[in-house]
Amino acid sequence: MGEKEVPHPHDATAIGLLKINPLPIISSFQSIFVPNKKNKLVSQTSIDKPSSIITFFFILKLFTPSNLYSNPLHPPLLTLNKIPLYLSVFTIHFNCFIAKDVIVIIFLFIIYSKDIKDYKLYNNIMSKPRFVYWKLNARAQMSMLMLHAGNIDYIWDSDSANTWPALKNELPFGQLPVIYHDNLIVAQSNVMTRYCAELCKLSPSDPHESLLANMLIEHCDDIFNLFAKAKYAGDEEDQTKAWLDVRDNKLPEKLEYLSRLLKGKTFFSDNHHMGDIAVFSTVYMANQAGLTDCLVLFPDLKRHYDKVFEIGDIKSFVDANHKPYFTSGLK
Ligand SMILES: N[C@@H](CCC(=O)N[C@@H](CS)C(=O)NCC(=O)O)C(=O)O
Repeated sequence: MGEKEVPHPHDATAIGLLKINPLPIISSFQSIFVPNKKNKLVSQTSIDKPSSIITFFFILKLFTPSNLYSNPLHPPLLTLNKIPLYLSVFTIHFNCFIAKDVIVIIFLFIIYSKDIKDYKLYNNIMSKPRFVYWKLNARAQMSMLMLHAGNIDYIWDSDSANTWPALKNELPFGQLPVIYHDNLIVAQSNVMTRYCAELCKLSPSDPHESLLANMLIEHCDDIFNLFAKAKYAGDEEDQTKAWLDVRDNKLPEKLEYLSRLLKGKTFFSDNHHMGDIAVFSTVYMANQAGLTDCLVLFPDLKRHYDKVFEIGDIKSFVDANHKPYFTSGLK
């Protein structure tokens, strides 16, 4: 995956607006060129101290990198940038106050200190999440696929995992996988999935869609547990028996429920979300385990799989063909 920043399409309008936001300019000029008592715009005879400070902030704003606003987690900046509008109205209204400039300066300080805080946050978010896990398609796969769907770069640090159990004591639950990001350590694979989905805006804000997406993730977890049970079923013969049962009965039963929820649509909701990526991840895992002959029975799920495959950079994960954790050994 490349280093490029790809703003979420939902933010396209916000970003467009923010890159050429004239409001701070207007408000700064209103502070320098103030109406006199006859309501004519006149330049202040000398640039006094408060106005110079305002001008300084205006220039600072002008040179603030526009990519600051392409942070997908911070659309609230749109609201923040409206403050100068309120401020300019306020300034005109209270023009007769001698304290006007002081009020303006206080507001500008508040605005810019928030901007600087957001900038720091932006830099943190743009730092790459680092997965510590063995080089296997297993418990970290779903969260990695979320990031691929959102075109967010990450590091797969298998070297640290390979020192196991050296790390165990520094992990929240003494287990892998974990993600190091933003001075945080995220453990529990399903939480990691949701965290990565948040980073990519794949976590629906609509409560009903969110319920469906979360139910899909949990259903996929049940399928993962079916596979794990078969893998650890006992000796080779027991394992084969268990995998046959998964392939011929248990998996088709789980897929049947997914098919019912999909209702013949392209995605589970109007737009794709983390639930779609979770289902894709599970079908891909079943595929790598040699279990997906049964997809013939579910052409709608096969279509769904092919559609999700096209999202973001999912293809590169599949193309990498990492070693699978589950292999049924069935022909
Ligand atoms: N509930 C955890 C389970 C994690 C888990 O079982 N990790 C295994 C490897 S896949 C592990 O760290 N085993 C080593 C140990 O428990 O000491 C999750 O979903 O992340």
